[in-house]
Amino acid sequence: MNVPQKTLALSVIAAATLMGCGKEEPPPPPPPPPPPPPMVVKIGSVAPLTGGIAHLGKDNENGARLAVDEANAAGITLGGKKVKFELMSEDDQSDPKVGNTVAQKLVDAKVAGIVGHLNSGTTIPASAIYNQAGLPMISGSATNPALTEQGFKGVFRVVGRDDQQGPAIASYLAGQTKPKTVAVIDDATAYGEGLANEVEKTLKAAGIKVLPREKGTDKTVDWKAVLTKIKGKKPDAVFYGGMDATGGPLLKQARELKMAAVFAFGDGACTDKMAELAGPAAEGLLCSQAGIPVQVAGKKFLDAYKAKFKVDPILYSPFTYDAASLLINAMKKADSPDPAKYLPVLAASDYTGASGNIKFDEKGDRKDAEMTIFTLKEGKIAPVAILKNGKSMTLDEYAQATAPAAAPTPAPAAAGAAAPAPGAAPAAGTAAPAPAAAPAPAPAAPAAPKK
Ligand code: ABU
Repeated sequence: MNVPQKTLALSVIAAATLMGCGKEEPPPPPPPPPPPPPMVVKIGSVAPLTGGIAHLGKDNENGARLAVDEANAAGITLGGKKVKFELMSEDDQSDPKVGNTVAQKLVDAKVAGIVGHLNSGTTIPASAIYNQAGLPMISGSATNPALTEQGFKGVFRVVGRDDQQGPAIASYLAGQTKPKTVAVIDDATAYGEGLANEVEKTLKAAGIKVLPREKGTDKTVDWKAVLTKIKGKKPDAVFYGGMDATGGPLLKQARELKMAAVFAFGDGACTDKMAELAGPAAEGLLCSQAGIPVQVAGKKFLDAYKAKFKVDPILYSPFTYDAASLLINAMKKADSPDPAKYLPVLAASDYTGASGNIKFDEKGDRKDAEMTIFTLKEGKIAPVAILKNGKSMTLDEYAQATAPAAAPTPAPAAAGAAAPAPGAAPAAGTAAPAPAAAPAPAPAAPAAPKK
């Protein structure tokens, strides 16, 4: 063995000896502790998910769900804790009794806030339950003025009111079709009856004769007796306060009875579903919505909605998306899901969402809410006038005025083009004068809850 070989051998022996003497490698560091579970913050969503207007309820639920899922994807912390928002969706079946039951269920589940309900008839009584529990609620669709006339600090809506919508559709009907006599029918719900009252008031103020009120219910699909009665009085126009599930059959049966009157509806029956239910009889109907048309909702919302749910929004999902986003945004700003902490922030919101800029007045109503008038053309409702602050705009004018916050989707059906109503030829940008933006004095809250 030469000298280098000897040196190497000695080194190996020395190393082995040292190891054998118990000098060990330091142990690997322990794995980091798992992250604490996220704080779960529940948000309630309530709408009819079964029954004749389940399609509208699902649309409302989808809007809220999209906002919650986007917030979770963004990763939000409140009070230093990572948060997971959970949407607790309940079906109130459009029934005030069921609405109250699910409202209490949401309170008991300790939701932090509520998006809903859809119907005024369920929202108004349920709002008392949320108010008692100190929980903020925002409806994306309930339009009866009584909702925000109760003095409840936590009650908001992101659509307009029927004392704005009623004058808007009645003025348009009067200005465009110049009726001498109008029949008014309602479905005996808080919404349908309340809106019909507002329409009747405006028509009478314009010197138009209004026939004695006819009524159905929110389940009526056979209108032949009512229609036969009013046909004999030869009205030039008929206004119906109710939803599309009952309004579609009403219109279909009217045309089957060879009634030529112009038919006009409020937001609950201002959907493409009218063409599905009434067929060609739906062509030319007039209707209103208590907000911007879906075509000019934010593009980010429209794209995300279509990608997630594989269908287009129907009516008020941009508004329920905004309602859920408003709740989450207020929690973020207050750094807390505690309603007592985030409610004052919510009330002071100045938030631009899918349905435009949202601020609330002292009652919880949306300031400067838009109203949109539509006519139905080739099976689709098409906006003919957007009314805001006493001005009337076409869809294109509105999109330009609000860009980029509410950029229009490409080539919406009949964008900016007016579709004629039977017996009338409303032109784009030539809508009847918009009603005053300020709501008329609100009626007293209904004595007993109506559907
Ligand atoms: N605004 C139309 C449908 C909802 C409601 O009952 O108010």
